[in-house]
Amino acid sequence: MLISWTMETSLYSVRMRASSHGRHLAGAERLVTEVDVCAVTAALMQRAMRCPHGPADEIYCSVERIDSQMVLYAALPNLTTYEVQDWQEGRRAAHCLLVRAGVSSDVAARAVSLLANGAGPEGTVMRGAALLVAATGERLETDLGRGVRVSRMDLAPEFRPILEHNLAAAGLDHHRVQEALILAGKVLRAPGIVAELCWSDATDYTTGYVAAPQFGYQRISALKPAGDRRGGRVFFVNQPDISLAALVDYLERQAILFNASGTISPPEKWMAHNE
Ligand code: WAQ
Ligand code: MG
Repeated sequence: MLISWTMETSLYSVRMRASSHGRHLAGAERLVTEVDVCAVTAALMQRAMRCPHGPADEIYCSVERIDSQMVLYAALPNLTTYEVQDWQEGRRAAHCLLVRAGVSSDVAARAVSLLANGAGPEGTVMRGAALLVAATGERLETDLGRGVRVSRMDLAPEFRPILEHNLAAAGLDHHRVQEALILAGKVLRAPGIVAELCWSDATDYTTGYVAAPQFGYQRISALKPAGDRRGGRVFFVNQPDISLAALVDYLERQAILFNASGTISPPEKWMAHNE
């Protein structure tokens, strides 16, 4: 069967989240064509069943059809990598990059501690991202355990092999890099976004990033010590430029497919004099 990709092709949002005793273990979101729905659903279920901190006792996987007329197409942000000596230097670098992006120094410091201590209730890991006003640090998300979950974003099917090739050529062929780059790509196009700060909740993945519309996706080689289960995301917004409802609607519901790369730069040493 020949399947051609046209504007009429249906797209499906496939989302997975897994938890154990109410604690978030893993989540993933894809936006795929009809032919890929079953394979992608199976792959996400497999990921949920093999969670390093599992076993999961609850797994939700949902499939929802999206009107392909409503899909935005965009290019991914530029990618840079800063090598730091240790996670302490990494956190200082993150603070500096956040301030450069327009986050107030106090708020940047507070956001780093928020992720370091667990941004959810009682120091737990949130399922989604915290939303902070860049100038005041006011937290805007209504559910402090869930936060805002970005979804309905992916690579356009014809672009996937190209990006995978480019990332592999740069030594970045880890699924986390690709997924985080796509997520940040969507976040950076949100109305009123100033920056994003992220590091994983996986104990064995210590690289994180600061993303900002004018600087792109800036990886930082270490933002936490190995073995630490805490991690998360903070989205910094300008207020009162934005309507919170419009922002959350864009992040959670607007479908977006990336069909072009930004530049991918070789790693460079973070220079302390940048700080
Ligand atoms: N929307 C909002 N927040 C999310 C989402 C989402 N779709 N998915 C995850 N989060 C939040 C949630 O609090 C997680 O605990 C946290 O982010 C971390 O998620 O270039 O792997 O999937 O080398 O563990 C970044 C660096 C890796 C990649 C990030 O995040 C690179 C990562 P994880
Ligand atoms: Mg994840």
